[in-house]
Amino acid sequence: MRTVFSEDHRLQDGRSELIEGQFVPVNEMPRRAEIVIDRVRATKLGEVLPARDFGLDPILRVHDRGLVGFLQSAWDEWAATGRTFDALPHVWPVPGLGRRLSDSIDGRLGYYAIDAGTPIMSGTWKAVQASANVALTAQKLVATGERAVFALCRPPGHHAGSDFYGGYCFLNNAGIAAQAFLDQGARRVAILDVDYHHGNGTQQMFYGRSDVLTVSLHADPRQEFPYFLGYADEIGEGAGEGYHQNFPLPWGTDWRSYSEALELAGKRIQQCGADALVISLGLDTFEEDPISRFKLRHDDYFRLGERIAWMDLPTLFIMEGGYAVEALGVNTVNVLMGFEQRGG
Ligand code: SP5
Ligand code: ZN
Repeated sequence: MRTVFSEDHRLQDGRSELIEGQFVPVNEMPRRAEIVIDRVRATKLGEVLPARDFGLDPILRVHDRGLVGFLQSAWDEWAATGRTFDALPHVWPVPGLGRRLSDSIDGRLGYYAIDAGTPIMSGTWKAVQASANVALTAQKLVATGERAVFALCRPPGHHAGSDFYGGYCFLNNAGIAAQAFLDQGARRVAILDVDYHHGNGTQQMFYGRSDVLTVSLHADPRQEFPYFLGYADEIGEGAGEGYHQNFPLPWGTDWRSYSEALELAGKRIQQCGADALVISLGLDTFEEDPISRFKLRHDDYFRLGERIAWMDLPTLFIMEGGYAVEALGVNTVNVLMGFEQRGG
């Protein structure tokens, strides 16, 4: 399997995020992608290709122009006020506060962000655009006949919606790629999100549509980020009714119960008539992940890849989360090798 990768991911290098009342060093760090690309090369998974530039058009097919413009200029606006530390929001437009778009960068950060865990710095936009281009480059290879391609995206994307960012995500790489498949002639695309956290951005983006089936397996939002979305009764609306499915799972979930939900998700995907499959590949379900509480083990990731292969669709893997950094390369490539039936 070929991998698409861009060194520009390194430009997203935040200093801190807010967790449990404290500013702590970021979990979503450049070393994550380095360890994965090192493992891809060491295992000879396949050729590594650079990203091509697709410009803003495919991004604007699913994202609001206001959000994209904000992401492009946010750091400069922040720096113009004399600040040198990462840009983070500290006030949010909850319903009782209204929703005016302020001239102030502090107002605009809160307007577009969902959390205080997603720092913006001078290189953010360039890294974010490179990540989308990685996804689009890989998408094009799948659309033109490759069985499967791995888009080693960083920063990740599945928490970003049409007009908001957060959860370490700025643009929704999986959503951008899914729309690109449709724009190139696919009639329906399925997105399977196996990140530990609910793919709220992906759900929001396609919630009223039947041309993209979105399915997410994740920690129960009653217990975990993003808390406000990801419940089992969210099934899509209007034309999209029946084209979204959530599998919220409790803390402590291991492969035994995870694989039962995966089986149901797989069956739904196989019967939806999709022409392509996008996998939001988060590895934060691993038992040693520092911010998560599932119990998947190294070898379980081979089985995950195998089950995805049985879905028997042209498949685009998009990197999402995973914060047990030293194990991230092994776990990620185990999924891809399981898919290719090279796994243990
Ligand atoms: C792409 C992705 O995986 N984003 C995840 C964003 C999660 N941000 C909130 C983390 C909250 C962690 N709370 C538990 C801390 C355990 N010490
Ligand atoms: Zn995650």
